[in-house]
Amino acid sequence: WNFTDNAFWLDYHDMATLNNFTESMIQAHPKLVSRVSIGQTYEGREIFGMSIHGYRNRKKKETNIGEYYDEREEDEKDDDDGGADDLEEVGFEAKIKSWWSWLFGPARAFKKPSRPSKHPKTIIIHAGQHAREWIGPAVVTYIAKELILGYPSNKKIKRVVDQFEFIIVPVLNADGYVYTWETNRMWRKNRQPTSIPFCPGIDSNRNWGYLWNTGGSSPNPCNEGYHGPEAFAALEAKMMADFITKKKNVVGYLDFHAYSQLWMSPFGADCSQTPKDDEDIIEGGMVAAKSLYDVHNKKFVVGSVCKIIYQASGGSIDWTYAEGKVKYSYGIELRDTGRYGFLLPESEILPSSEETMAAVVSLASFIRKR
Ligand code: ING
Ligand code: ZN
Repeated sequence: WNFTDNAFWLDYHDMATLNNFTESMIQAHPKLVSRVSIGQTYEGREIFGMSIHGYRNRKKKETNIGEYYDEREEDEKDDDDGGADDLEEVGFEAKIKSWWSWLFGPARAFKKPSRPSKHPKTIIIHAGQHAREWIGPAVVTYIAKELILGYPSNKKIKRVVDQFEFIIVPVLNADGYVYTWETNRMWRKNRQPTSIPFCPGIDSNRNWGYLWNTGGSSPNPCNEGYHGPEAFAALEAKMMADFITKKKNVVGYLDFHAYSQLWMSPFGADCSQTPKDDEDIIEGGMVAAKSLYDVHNKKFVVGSVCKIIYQASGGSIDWTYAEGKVKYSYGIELRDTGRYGFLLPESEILPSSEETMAAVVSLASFIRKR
């Protein structure tokens, strides 16, 4: 396969091919992309993905006394904040700075770029919590490819990739994904054993630890929406939650599903609970849905999980928002609206990817300007 050619997104791919895609991106772009590991599934597969971040790639050059230049400088000119969040004052320059600015006004020349932050603002993107929702991994690999290949030439992409560390994990539920390729195309859950031997699998998206088992999930291991014996029993939910906790500065979380064309906010567990940041979160969703619409005229409805599809407790975004402190937490239902459902034709992979890419970049720009 040529992983940089759009022809790769004319087919769905099995787990091994998706893993090869990810490995190849990491290998080919060592300065921009690094490998992140989330942990191991029940069947022993490694869940891994890409960290994409331009900041670590910056070149710093001293040009003359007190004046520093770096490759971002050009981009910073039309910044609302003048790049103030990225630049810090240093040493003796600070002393004479006040005199300089008294004479000539505020001087950017006396600031130098700070070192790459240990905890850059991070946006986590993943798909594949649910095995049969194949469009998710296809779309997020495309987003990774576009962020990486677009970085050198596309200003809008460069800006968000410099500002944010993007963590992209194509398939969270790797065991289930393999199972849909090899045994049962319509499998949803993971493959962990349950109390009933002939009914394996926990629905990891009913197993996150905020308001777990409070409605819209099932105690029955044979059910598609089985919420597990206790919160975070599902390895995938537990590992992703731990990853977010360790990561500290996560500002965005996008959990891709299919299907229904919805851009959803918290909460799923309780329709009467509204995030205190609801206005901002909904505005971000509208920005995303608008950009998405502009690409192929597909309408995505924006609103909370509980209000626009159904009550669902133990969902990812309820936890990421309420416990993980990720303000911009969204669950996205990709194409279509039901005609093909999970069996979305391969001809729709590329258009779905293109529109979702536009949505993600616009959302990231929106978050960046907040
Ligand atoms: N939809 C999601 C589900 O788990 C969802 C919707 C997303 C609920 C995020 C809660 C949080 O039911 C599908 N199609 O899986
Ligand atoms: Zn799903």
